Amino acid sequence: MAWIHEGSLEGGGLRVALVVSRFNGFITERLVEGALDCLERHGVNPDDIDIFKTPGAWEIPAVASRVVLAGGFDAVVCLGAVIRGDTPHFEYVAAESAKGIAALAAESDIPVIYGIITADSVEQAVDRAGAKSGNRGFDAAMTALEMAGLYRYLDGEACEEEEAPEGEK
Ligand code: INI
Repeated sequence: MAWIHEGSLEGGGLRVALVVSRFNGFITERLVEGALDCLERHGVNPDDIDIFKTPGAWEIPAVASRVVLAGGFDAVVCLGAVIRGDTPHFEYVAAESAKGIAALAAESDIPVIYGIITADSVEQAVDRAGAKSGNRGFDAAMTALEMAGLYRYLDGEACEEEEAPEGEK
């Protein structure tokens, strides 16, 4: 018999930090709106949400790392938008911010979520920030809720636990 362990999406009592880049702000502001919408609709008290702003996506891992070290949060959600231009700059910023966030997520006691859009064009970025393809900020916040619940469980607190359906045993 298999046991499934998963985090609930209940946000009541959680403290969440958003680390958001100002670069391409017309996109990242939409990501913040999506994230706040998700968190508040799942019971997170707006007073328990803190937003830290960085100049660009490059700076997000360093700031997120300090937010984790500062303590007091149950999850950190990183939001940014890296849009391809005519130079290789995009590649460096996109790769290093992703690598930095992945490394931080692996070593942190709380979930650190990657909510950075990497897009070939402004149109593609707009699509992922609340237009045609959903809102990546909303999705990242949802991931943060689930992961915070799962970490709480793994750290010994209550979490949803259910038996696998017949066919999956
Ligand atoms: N920062 C972004 O967040 N998105 C981008 O698309 C971007 N591009 O393409 O240049 C960008 N660059 C700035 C970078 O994040 C740093 O802030 C800057 O290099 C100073 O360290």
